[in-house]
Amino acid sequence: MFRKLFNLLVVFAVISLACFVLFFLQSKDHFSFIVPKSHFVAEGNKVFSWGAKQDVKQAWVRTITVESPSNDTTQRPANVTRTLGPCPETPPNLVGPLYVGFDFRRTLEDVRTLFNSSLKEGGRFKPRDCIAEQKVAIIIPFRNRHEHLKHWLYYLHPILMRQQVDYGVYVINQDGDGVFNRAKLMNAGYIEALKDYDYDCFVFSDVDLVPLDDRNLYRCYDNPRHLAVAMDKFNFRLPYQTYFGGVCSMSKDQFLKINGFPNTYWGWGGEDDDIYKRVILRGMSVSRPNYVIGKYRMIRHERDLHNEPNPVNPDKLLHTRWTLDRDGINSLKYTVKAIEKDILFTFITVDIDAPPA
Ligand code: UD2
Ligand code: MN
Repeated sequence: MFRKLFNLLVVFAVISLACFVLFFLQSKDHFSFIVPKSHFVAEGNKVFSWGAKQDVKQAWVRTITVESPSNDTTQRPANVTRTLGPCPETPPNLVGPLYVGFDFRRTLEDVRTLFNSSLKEGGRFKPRDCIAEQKVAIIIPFRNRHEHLKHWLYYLHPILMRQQVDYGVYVINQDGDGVFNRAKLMNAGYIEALKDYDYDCFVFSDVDLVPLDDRNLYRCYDNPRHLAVAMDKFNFRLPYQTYFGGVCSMSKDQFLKINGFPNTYWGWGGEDDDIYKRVILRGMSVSRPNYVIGKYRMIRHERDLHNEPNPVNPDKLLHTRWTLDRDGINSLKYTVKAIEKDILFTFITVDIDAPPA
């Protein structure tokens, strides 16, 4: 009887010890694999994990600091030489669906503090542990959207780092208050980025679009890629099958094959459809992520001053076949007014000879 009781006590003690050890492991950051990967949500450079419920408000939140890779080789001991291999096809630190919220109290200075040690001046980054296959320039057409830019930087930098991209961020700011021209600014961005580094891939992104899944890779594919396929503003669907707005990527070869983008679409609308037509007319197709991975949030906004819809633009679309060869990167003219290097981005102000509004 006494022996039986003793055995029972021993079993109880072993179980308690096992529970304690398991609890300890769960609470350690580096044992986060215990929570399934598909249940991660990331914000900024932190990753939050929660239970099976995909409800962020009720989330059981635990913070794991993601490695902030630094490319500062000077901090390595001098006698250690490392041969870097190519980065893996699928980046290992992706977390999948992301929580994205646009907190107006966030400041550019906050964002600088977050990424100061991970970036090089001009918004440049290289993975520390491997060699990225592509060198990617991110081009953002811009004027008077600083409020949006800080959110874009806050979310995109950690995503691009997790994606192990060798990248630089170029904000192409239209000088003056003439009529806005998104496509011409993106052309100028292509030329300016190439003066900086030997980029072979270009991602063109609106400043107000943040991806909701980091598996949507900011890189180039066998065909020009449309990345923003499922935006909240379009109920997470394509508004029409040939839609090419928001965010797209093209290799240098693909971009040159279509003679870049049109320079002549002043004001809002049409330029994205012209680009789509160029791609098809040059015998390429459009590659896209699926609707789960291709989700985006757009920061809500009013139409900007001097970017009103231009009634001439829809008609121009009828002539892309003939205008493609003479309106594009081969006919681009602009003047650089200033180049400013922030730690988070390169800000290039260009005069694109805009007609007065
Ligand atoms: C849609 C497309 C966009 C483009 C545009 C038509 C989406 C999410 N995007 O954008 O890709 O095809 O229609 O031209 O559907 N911008 C400034 N300052 C300005 C005006 C524009 O920075 O004063 C830049 C900024 O990067 C902005 C982009 O141009 O995100 C597109 O302009 P928009 O956001 O006003 O137009 P939207 O949302 O209708
Ligand atoms: Mn917009």
